[in-house]
Amino acid sequence: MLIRTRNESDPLPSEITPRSVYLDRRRFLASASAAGVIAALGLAAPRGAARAAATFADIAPSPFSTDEAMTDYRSVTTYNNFYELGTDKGDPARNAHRLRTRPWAVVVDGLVRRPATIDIDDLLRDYRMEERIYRLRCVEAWSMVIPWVGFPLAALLDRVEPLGSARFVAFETLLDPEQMPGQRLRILDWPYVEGLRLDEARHPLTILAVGLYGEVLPGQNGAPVRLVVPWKYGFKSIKSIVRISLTEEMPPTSWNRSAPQEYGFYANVNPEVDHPRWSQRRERRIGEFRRRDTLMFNGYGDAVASLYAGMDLRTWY
Ligand SMILES: Nc1nc2c(c(=O)[nH]1)N[C@H]1C(S)=C(S)[C@@H](COP(=O)(O)O)O[C@H]1N2
Ligand SMILES: [Mo]
Repeated sequence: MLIRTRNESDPLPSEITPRSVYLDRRRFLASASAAGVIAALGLAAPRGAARAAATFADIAPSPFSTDEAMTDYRSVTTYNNFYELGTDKGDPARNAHRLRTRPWAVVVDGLVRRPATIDIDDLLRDYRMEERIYRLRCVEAWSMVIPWVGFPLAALLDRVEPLGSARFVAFETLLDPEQMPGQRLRILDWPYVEGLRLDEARHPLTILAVGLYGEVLPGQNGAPVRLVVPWKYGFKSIKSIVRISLTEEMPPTSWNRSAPQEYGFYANVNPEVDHPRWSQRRERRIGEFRRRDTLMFNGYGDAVASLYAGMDLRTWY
């Protein structure tokens, strides 16, 4: 969330992967049974890609997807915000090798009938994965279009059976300064925490992502499991989640706690409400030169505006 006047690492438009190229490549990966074939053809550029392709190549695109041009894989995985792995956009990719994503468990507890500790590999086995191509719009006025692999958070919430008293969902990132050197600095109160109202968490657009571009989620993007809420600013999409707790009270969120006048609990993308230090009216899609107008709810208004009926979105920013 640091302010920068210029980003040397901003990718160039020439690096954009046309959607058709990705789809052709994905079709090929789906049909190629031997990982060796993929590697031999040099398609498995990111490490672990061959194994990942075997995991996610056959999933169906979701009807919730946008059909906009996707941001190229390299930008999605080298231009990141993940302060536990460094505050420069390129740091998370450089430091992601420190993150150990196995074994990994997610605790789901709080106001639920059946609290559970779920191993990440059971999570991958037990839920039906879909590809959702979503826009991610960050508060720093840049955006990307990313083909996520994931499943609705609602499916996991159903499994633990929230009690009638549950009104919010609190999320927590791993706390381990050995793996996450940024946690040795007091940039934020660690661990990183986030929250959603229960109806937002149950909305069909809200997913837990475990992959992108048909591959296992890279560490810098929040491996092994992160939240994606496409109508909210990117900082709501908490990475490397270890705990999901149902609560009655509105939970604290990292950015709201550190700068409450700048970052509210809701953080719905809203071109009408400026960040105190800059406008939120326009954004730069990574890979494009000309800025575009930012859309209310990041363009997902038809699906989510009713969640906020009667609320003053200037007060509840
Ligand atoms: N644990 C954790 N989650 C986090 C962050 C972080 O610093 N730590 N940064 C947030 C911010 S500010 C943004 S814009 C998005 C960026 O996601 P991406 O790097 O996959 O594009 O992650 C969000 N999730
Ligand atoms: Mo952000």
